Amino acid sequence: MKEALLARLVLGLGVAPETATQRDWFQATAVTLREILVERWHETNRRVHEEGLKQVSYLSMEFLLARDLENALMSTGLLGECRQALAECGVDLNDLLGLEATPALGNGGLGRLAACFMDSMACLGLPAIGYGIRYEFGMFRQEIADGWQVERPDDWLSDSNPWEMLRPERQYLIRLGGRVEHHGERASWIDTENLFAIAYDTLVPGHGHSAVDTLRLWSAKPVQAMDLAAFNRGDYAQALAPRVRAKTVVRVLYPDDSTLEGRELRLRQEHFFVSASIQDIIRRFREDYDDWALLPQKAAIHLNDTHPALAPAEFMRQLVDEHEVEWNAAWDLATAIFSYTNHTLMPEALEVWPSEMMARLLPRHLQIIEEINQRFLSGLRELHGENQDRDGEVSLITGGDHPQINMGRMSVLASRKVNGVSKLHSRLVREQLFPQFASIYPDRFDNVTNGITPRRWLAQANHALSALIDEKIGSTWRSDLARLSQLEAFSTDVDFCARLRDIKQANKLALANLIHDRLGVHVDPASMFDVQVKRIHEYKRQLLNLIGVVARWNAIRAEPEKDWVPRTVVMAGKAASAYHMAKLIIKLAHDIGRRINADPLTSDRLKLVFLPDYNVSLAERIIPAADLSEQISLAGTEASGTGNMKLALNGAVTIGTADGANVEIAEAVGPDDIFIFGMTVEEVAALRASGTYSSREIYRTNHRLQEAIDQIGAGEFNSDPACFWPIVDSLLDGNDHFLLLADFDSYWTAQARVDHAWRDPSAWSTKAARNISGSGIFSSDRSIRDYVERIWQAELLSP
Ligand code: 26Q
Repeated sequence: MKEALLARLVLGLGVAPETATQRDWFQATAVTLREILVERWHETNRRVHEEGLKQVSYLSMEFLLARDLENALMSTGLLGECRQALAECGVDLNDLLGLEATPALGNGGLGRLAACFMDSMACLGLPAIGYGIRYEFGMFRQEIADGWQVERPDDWLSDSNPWEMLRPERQYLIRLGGRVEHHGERASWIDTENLFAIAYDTLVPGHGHSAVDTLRLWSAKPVQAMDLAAFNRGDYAQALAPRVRAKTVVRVLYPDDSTLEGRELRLRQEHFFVSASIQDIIRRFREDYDDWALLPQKAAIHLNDTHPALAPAEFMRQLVDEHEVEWNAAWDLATAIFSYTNHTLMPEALEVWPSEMMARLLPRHLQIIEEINQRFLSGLRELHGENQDRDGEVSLITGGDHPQINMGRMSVLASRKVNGVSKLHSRLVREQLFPQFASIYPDRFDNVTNGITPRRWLAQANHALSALIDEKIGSTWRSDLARLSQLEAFSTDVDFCARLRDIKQANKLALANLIHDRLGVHVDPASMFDVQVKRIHEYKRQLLNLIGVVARWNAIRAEPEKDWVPRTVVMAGKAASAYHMAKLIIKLAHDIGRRINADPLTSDRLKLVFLPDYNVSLAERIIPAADLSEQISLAGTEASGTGNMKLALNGAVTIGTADGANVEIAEAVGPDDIFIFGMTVEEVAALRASGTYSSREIYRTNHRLQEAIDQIGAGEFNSDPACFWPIVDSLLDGNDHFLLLADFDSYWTAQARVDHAWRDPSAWSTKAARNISGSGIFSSDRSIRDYVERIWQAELLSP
């Protein structure tokens, strides 16, 4: 290992050991590991090819990866050897781990899920490729100025990325715009604007399996490197214009605004990566087979939400127009290979594209979608007769004078299987979002509850807890998380619980130090660490948490001599740049924190800190230190959540609503070891339907709530009283769309139950232990097995 590292450093990077920086050593170590993985990767590809296995293509606009060095070391089993070799060169491996950039090619849950899934696919030996975009700038870095979020570009490629490999032979022509000439069923798409997609591959190693899968991210290249005429005229800026134009499409990840006005660049991005991926999938298939009928045995294509939902139309275009496959045969193939996961029910987040924009950028795709729609609707009429109402509820094209393409319906119609991401959410997908489709195609709808990779979220993020678990039940939980159930037997063991507490304490001390370093705030590691970390969104109700904090502050001040449970409330998360209300919530968190953290009467018992720039690396430090996990979205709004799983797995106890996967966490850990509060989905629906909800009425009658809201509106936390009026307005005059006030009382009493439970440390540790032992089913390995069996019907490579 030492020789390999030195060879990389000296020969590969051209750096002498005496002058090598830490960064050089990081680079040398990473490249050494990549070379080891490359051999396993070739072997995987050879076996897939020789055994003729089905390959799963996972299409996702986002892969929220993370630092990879420790992961690569763990998967190869070379961690110890490498640490030793580096030590002999005078280098501490731990110092190198922190130097790696954190790639943030995703917004949040959906992107991180894709990254966990890639890990699990490799661990199970599933032949798979993840397809996405190699954004030059990922999710923005969040800075805070006077409590306000400020976005800074995430220039993650400024240090070279040792994990990726350019594949010049995987290059495809991408077309946009132009016009269409018809020849019967087929058409030619001409006078287009052209660019190339080029592939960068990143290796995804399995742990406990020799397989190495591929993450293939597309970058862009102009068809012509330069405008030579301009160059010869001496107009160098103009000469480079084609390059700049082509590159624009991969420049930046769109932050999730959850309001989808027509953003043309986003549509260009979606088409760009879909077209390249479908070309690549077809090319791989055609290299081995010439009978199209074999395609469904050899390929499955998965749509991670509707962001890649142009794929079925692009597939039809390539087969019908370019490969001369007859329409019906092509459509039968499409509906045999595509599947679709829905991740949201929020109406404003469901993708639709104006036909007008589609006609301009993708005229042939628009025609194909119209054709698919017509055939579908007329098929329905033949079977069930004319029905305008039904047609309106299933048509791919809606909206009269300003027609729009409904990408969710497109995805359902083109897919063999459609799934939601938790039991509750999948039911709502069937009953609320696509009820007509569910009655036409009842077998198409399924559930696959999300999961998280235990390699990153336990083995890597929480070394001490992992070691304790290894000692009690052995180390195989890393690839068989269900084994954690064996810990249940220790949940009342005095010694085990004491060690669990010590580990949590050490993790909290580390987080307290981080908080002090970054914010200059002292927090008490003995206090309860009460954590809410996730994107800032009204439906997630960070505001409910904040109002709760203000109310607690008031309660302590009213009875300062009472024996209060000390709490440190930790929040983190980014707001979409255009989402003003979310940004205002961040400002409010800061202003409340500043005021109460400085209150000498209460600050030994209540602190509120907001850690800036939440990303995977920060999550790996916060989650192992959490005692209490806040999962308090309005029932029916959070599709699943995955942070809830990460926190439970690390021994935090949940206070949460009956929403998303919280419901399944409650089933897994049992009602005594979770604090469920608030309205159910049915109660929310009934309250809305009754038309009687008045947030003002609740405000008027709940004194605690009234006081807190009044303080926020009256400038208790900000010298400018008007600053937070939009928040107060949305709660009292906007009639509180996410029903915070309706759930407040129940939240408050649940928090009192939490305090009560905390006072008995060994009983609390038992709850923590049962959260760990109950988390086995939330492995993304289990999710992927579900997909393999029920959705993709693929086979695994033997180990
Ligand atoms: C769409 C169009 C234009 C710009 C941005 C977007 C966009 C980007 C990202 C829309 C949505 C997203 C991300 C959604 C997301 O992360 N959803 C979460 O998915 C998780 C994994 O299934 C669930 O656990 C969460 O409940 C769900 O909110």
